[in-house]
Amino acid sequence: MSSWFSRFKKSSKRSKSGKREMKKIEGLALYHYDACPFCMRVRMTLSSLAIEVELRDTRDSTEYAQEVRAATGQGTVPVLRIEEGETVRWLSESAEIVAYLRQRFA
Ligand SMILES: N[C@@H](CCC(=O)N[C@@H](CS)C(=O)NCC(=O)O)C(=O)O
Repeated sequence: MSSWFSRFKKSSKRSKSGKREMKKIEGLALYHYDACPFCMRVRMTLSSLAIEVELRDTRDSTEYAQEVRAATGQGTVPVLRIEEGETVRWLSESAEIVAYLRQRFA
């Protein structure tokens, strides 16, 4: 079975300069903060899939923290905001967020 690292290396495209090419995904925003281990797990998943989403730090912004509370009824992160056409949906469990990202982008 291949290791996490070899799968990570295979999954990431590189430019001629050797830099990893990250694809910016519109319509997704991750509410998080740096020191949160559950958030770290989601950010590592983004990195392994070579994608970038808008990051909204709830420790830096009371507005973002309030958006999380209003949307989920609780104050925990990570939370992923997903725009689907006219509608918006929120995922507020790290395991669900990771599963969603893998299913959509792996
Ligand atoms: N079951 C949740 C747990 C999330 C969680 O406990 N997050 C912590 C930070 S790691 C949190 O937001 N705590 C409240 C706070 O820091 O204000 C998940 O896996 O996403």
